[in-house]
Amino acid sequence: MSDKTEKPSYIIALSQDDATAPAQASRRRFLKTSGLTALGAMLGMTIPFERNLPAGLIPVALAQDTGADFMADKSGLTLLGDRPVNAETPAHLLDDDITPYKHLFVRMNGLVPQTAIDQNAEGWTLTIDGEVDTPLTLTIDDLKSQFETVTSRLVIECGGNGRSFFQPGTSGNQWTMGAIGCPEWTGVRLADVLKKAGVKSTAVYTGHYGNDVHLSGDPEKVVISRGVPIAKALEEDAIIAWAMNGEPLPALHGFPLRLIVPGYPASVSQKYLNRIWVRDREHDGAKMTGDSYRIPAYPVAPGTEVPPEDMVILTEMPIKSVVTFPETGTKVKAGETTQVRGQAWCGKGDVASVHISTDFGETWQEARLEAAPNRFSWQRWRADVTLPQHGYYEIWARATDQDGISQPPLSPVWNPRGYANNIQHRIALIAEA
Ligand SMILES: Nc1nc2c(c(=O)[nH]1)N[C@H]1C(S)=C(S)[C@@H](COP(=O)(O)O)O[C@H]1N2
Ligand SMILES: [Mo]
Repeated sequence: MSDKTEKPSYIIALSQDDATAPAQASRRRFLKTSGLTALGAMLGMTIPFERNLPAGLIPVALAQDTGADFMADKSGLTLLGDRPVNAETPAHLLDDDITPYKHLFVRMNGLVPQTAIDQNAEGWTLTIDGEVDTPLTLTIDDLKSQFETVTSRLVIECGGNGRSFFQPGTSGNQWTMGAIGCPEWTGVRLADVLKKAGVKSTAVYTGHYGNDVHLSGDPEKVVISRGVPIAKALEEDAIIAWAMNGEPLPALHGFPLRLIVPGYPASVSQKYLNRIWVRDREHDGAKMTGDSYRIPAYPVAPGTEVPPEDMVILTEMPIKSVVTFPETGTKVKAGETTQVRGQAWCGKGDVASVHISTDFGETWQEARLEAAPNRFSWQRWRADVTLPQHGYYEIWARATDQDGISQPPLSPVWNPRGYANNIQHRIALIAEA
């Protein structure tokens, strides 16, 4: 290697192409990190004057986490913030049945770990401990060789998706429709791994951990550690994935391992997964307590302050749909047939039906809904519409779940942190004479 390419990883990570090209990154040389402090390990080299570094100050080189670097291959996404990196997908870019990397939203609560940037899974293990008969420490090869490999299309949707539609507004990322996607994941069933460890009768909840770095840079601080009731974890749909769309997990989406627990807010789908702690009580990790991912136990008037003891954990995500084609604002011909289409999904599993309206909800026509390839995939729907005369129209989409519950035309019941907003999606269509 010439002098030029012999650069420490953090400098390379600052250049646009490399930070976003995992394949290249894996070929890249990086320095041995043994014997370094936590910050030094993140930088890939010693910091001779580290003792002078004010506590909590992040070395400027670790500004690798700015959105611009990571977003180069995320074509067309809307960046909501770059520290942490958060970006959502415009509705018309959700038109694929299997969401490609470039169109998958990104939600980081902390910094992307260096192991993920380097695509370095050497020595990676997943520990299963707590209320189990036999605690396990598994390498990725152990997972691949000891359990059945499964591949399925599973929706991940941020609990805060749709937050921007609440009135009054609530704090947090102002997602519109696009903190959602449905890639194809490959891994092993979470249930199989838990069963191998032997779940004790005292098990109540899971607690998930990853190696991403807290925004403060403090290695002691946990970025996020959420969990699910043990019964949910033992359902057969949740998987511990090492691949997305047939490729190793990208840096932004959890390399080298992540959980996908479909149906629940995606915050339970831990990225950079290295430990599942089986708890004898409801998990109390970072972002499990307080008002994080909690909603009032009963409907409240918008703006109400709800006492903490009346807040319950958000579990199943509600029925929802999106219009993915045409793009909002498209011009069509009056009197001619236009196909509109989209996706629909539900935290309970399957969607029962989708209806669309071209007259602001006065009349509805049933869309053709495709069966899901597997439970918790989103489902394609299509409908043919004819707009009678020149003018402005909207397409409204409304999905209904197996219990007959449909999406509301306006925001659903308000909650203090703006979760689970399944308002009907609307696009504009202009009919030309
Ligand atoms: N380790 C780790 N896992 C995480 C998060 C995180 O910040 N760190 N964010 C969670 C949240 S809130 C969401 S919505 C999803 C986003 O997944 P994506 O970025 O792959 O789309 O990951 C979840 N898993
Ligand atoms: Mo999220």
